[in-house]
Amino acid sequence: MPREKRTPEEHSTDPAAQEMLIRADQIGVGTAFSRADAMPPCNIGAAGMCCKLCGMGPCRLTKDGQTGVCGATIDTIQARNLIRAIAAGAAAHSDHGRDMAFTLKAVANGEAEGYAIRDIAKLRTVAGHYGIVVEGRAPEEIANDLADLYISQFGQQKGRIAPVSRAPEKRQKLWQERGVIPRGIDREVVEALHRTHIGDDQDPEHLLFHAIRTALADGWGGSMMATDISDILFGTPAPILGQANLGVLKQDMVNVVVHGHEPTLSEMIVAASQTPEIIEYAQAAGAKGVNLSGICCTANEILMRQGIPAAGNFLQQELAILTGAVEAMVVDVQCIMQALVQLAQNFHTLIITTSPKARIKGATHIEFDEHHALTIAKNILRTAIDNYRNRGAVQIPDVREALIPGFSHEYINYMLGGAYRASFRPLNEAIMSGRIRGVAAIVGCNNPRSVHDYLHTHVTKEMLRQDVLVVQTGCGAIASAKLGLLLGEAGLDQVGPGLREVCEAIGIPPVLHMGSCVDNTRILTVLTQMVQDGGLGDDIDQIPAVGLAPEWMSEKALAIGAYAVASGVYVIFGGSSPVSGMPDRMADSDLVLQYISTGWEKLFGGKLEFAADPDELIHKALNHIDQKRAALGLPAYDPARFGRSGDKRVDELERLPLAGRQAALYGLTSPDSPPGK
Ligand code: SF4
Ligand code: MSK
Repeated sequence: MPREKRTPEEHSTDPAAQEMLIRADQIGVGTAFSRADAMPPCNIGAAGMCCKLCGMGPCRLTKDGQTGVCGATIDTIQARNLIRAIAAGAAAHSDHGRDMAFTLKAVANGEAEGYAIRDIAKLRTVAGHYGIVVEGRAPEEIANDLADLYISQFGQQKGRIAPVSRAPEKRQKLWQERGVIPRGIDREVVEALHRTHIGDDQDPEHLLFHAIRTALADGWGGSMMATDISDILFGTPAPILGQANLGVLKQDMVNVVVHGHEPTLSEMIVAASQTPEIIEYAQAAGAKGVNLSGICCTANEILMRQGIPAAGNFLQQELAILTGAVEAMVVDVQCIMQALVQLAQNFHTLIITTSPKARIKGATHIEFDEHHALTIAKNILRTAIDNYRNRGAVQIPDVREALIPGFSHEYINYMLGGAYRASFRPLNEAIMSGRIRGVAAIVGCNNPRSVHDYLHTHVTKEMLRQDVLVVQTGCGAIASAKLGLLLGEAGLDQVGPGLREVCEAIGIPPVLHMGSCVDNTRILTVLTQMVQDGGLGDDIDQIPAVGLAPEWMSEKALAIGAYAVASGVYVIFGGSSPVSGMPDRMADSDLVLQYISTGWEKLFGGKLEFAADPDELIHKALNHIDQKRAALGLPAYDPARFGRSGDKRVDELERLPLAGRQAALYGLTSPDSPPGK
């Protein structure tokens, strides 16, 4: 039976999204929000209890002791479903990394029109990790060697993939002992599919071991390589002013929205949009120019490097079209809803697919090729400009928020210690003293099964209030940006006293935007350096840190969660668990659920859990952080100890009469005397 239709306020906490959902109703078109209302999830599939791996099924296991036609148990079926999802996520991220490596190769050989090596320092650093000679060599020569090395990681059959050497030593040893170091990226993904074919690996724990190896091939493989190469080609992000939400669309300009994940084309569209010929072409069409914006992680890529605004996160892709102001939505790969094409037929918007791997029936296809990128980008922009004259009624929500993205690992390192003493030690010390209780990476998607942006922002605000420093990527980062939490001091009134002190002293927002979903590897690098800089143990699993994905929906999120667990992180997903089983009806359906939690924790120090209730998620996260603090022998978190220095202290002093101010400053009275006394 279809569920009751929710109101716009029940669908999203974002006023811009609410306005567009009302417009969708007025026009009479559906969105992911209304389709989610009309399509309740299948409770058997959602709990991971359905198998359709062969033609004897699909088999649905709902009773104690029941098996599939082949005899597969509920545990085997759940483990197979989970590892398949992780393999798909790892494949998506890693194939993105492969394309980046081929682009780097083309740039190194002068075969990629419009691209250059923008960050030579990063190229030299990354090459140095692998013993590639950098001294006395041209950047192109180094880049060629690095591209060859990275391309070879995909088809490698034996040994260990190269980026694993960048993990803490103790972690590498643990992986070696457990036998989970990926041999080659493609090999692990293929083996996951092989093992889950009917009649292969039917031991759930053995399957989930390989799930870890497959996920590591993503996090310490394909994804890490994608981030490295994006930085080398387009520049390592540093703080830059940007804007987020649908209000970044412009009434009097040609609006082109780029959506998906790969920066190769979107960076070229940015460059092309600034050429005189394109600006003149747009003006000749009666527009003031071309206004670029992004959705999802393509948005994050160009936001953190170029300051190009983000029109929104995953659940706003249809809402951007509903404004009637988008001439073209240019998509590459991943997280692109097929519904865009049908929805766009109600407006003038062109959906332009560009990847040879991702077409949608009914869309305009202009295929991207890195060898002729600038020419193709200009062609796409001219197509969008030609469509400007077809625009009908427009309604752009007047809602946008400023933000400062671009906190790469390199920038945080520099920011904490300066050019000559770059180090994470000040961050470690803030954690050791208790000013910062711990660190939470709050990442991942939106999901229309929950209230758009609510879980992200609720969890983020609570973590900040509890003095937990937050780093974000993906659609979660855009959710916080829209709420103003990524804007320097603007968000500080919602932050606990110790964290506030640190943010004020360093001059950072309380939430650090670290990039796209592929860039979760930046967080692995940060955690590794925190270990190396001392004071927080000698491996990642000892750091008081958690990984949270409150509104997850994609298979990539599961791959990220699994590689974070393998790296030693406690990961909690919000929403539903794909391996929940039905404990009320099947007493024996929780082996997988237990194994990925306590089982993985025994093996790797990290664990994966699911918490539908956000307050339970917050409670578990804070508990874990406090336990890790205690295990390190750090003082217990005490919010009353801090918050009386920095700007807050100056504010208090300014509110004192002169005599009282002098007394407080020179210690004549207790500094704890309330202000004004
Ligand atoms: Fe059913 Fe086994 Fe086939 Fe799965 S593999 S569909 S459990 S018979
Ligand atoms: S885009 S994978 S919805 S974060 Fe990276 Fe957002 Fe999740 Fe896609």
